[in-house]
Amino acid sequence: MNLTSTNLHFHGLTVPADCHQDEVLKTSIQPGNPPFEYRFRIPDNEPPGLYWYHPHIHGFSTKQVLAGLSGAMIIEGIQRANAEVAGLPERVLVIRDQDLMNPNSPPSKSEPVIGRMLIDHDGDAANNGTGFGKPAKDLSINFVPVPYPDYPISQIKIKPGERQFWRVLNASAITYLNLAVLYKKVPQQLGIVALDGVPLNNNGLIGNFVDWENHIGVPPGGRAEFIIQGPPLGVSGLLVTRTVDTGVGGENDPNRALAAIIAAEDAPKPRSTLDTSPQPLPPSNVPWLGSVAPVRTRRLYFSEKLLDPNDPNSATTFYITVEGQTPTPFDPNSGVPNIVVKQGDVEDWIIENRSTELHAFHIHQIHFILLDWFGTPVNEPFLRDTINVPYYDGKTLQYPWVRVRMDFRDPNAVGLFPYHCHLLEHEDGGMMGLIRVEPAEQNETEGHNSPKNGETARARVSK
Ligand SMILES: [Cu+2]
Repeated sequence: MNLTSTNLHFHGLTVPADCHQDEVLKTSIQPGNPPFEYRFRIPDNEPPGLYWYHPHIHGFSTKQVLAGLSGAMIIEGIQRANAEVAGLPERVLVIRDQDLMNPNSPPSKSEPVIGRMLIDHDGDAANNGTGFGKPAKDLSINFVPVPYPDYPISQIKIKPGERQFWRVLNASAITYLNLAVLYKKVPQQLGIVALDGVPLNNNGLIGNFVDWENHIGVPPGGRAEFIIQGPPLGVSGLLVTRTVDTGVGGENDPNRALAAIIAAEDAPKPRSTLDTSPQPLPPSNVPWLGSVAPVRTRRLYFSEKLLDPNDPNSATTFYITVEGQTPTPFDPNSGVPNIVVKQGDVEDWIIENRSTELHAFHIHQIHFILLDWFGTPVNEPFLRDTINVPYYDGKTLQYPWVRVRMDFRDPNAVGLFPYHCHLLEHEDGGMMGLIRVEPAEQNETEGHNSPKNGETARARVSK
């Protein structure tokens, strides 16, 4: 595997982690290789929503994703899960990040005066805590760059007052988004219908539920699908990302505009419109994850180590470690799982952040629910596949943590696959581990790495 090798991960899909399907640990396609075919069946019960694909070559995924190698995928039929979006014109917006086009420019004169620009160990602009200043990366929207420092925006035309369904993918390598829509500088209500490809109303189980919010946080890898209403004629709006506080060790994700929203009677129709009278989807045939008792609880933690502890700009190694095991950066030559579970099991994972920057936990193949956010029970009635774990500020008595309920019930999730931070610089830097989901019928004593009741898998031996 090197910078010119590539492969694909299908983010969010519950398809097997097998070669030619969603395998990223061994699959490595070289320049000049014959065409490599991906062929898989989307399960009938895959929730309708926004998914995506991107390369996943360990050590090189940041560069490839920054270069724009990503795309959106839609499982059709979200109007069958939630009739609130039936008949709405839909618009897909892919937000990517890329290296700064004007890295040496001072911030625009119209920005508040900010302190000295700091550079973090990755060479990105470090979080300065002001919400402004030089971003770590530029953003683009559907491949139209909106570069620092002047953020020249393009226009999205919409009929005055028209309701549309916007499906937004954060395909950034390292940039967190906090989306908002402003009309005359006032944040508008956005009706969230789905996050991470999964309708919030659990396919109709809680009616045509729409969560109205005036901003939506979307970590790298995350998706948000929401209803938006066009501004009245004569009012122009902005799609923006508000600043995200990534912690003192994090990158700078400042406030910036992404696009202008212009009300116009002659606005072209978006390319597709959802069915007006959809047939509701059949109800799920498995119990709601939140009501299933977990068979065990595991603890994992994010941590970082500077090569030279006295030099904050020295190289950093990134870890995600199962409590009790030795922190080791991911070794692509080791196929030994850090965690072994059995298909059919449901587990609770407590994921802690012992570093001073925000991380975004992601696991392949499955979704989970967020139960606790650093001590606050949330019990979200919907699923995610990527979740932020707040940074340690050096003050709280405990490290920040989240508790998630992991769903290993789907037989398609059997196999060996990774979990990692979705800031790809961190993943490439070692913040990744492996899980093996064993078939339900296999005798536990056969697999030499199988955990016995409640034990965690044997720690990998570090080199
Ligand atoms: Cu991270």
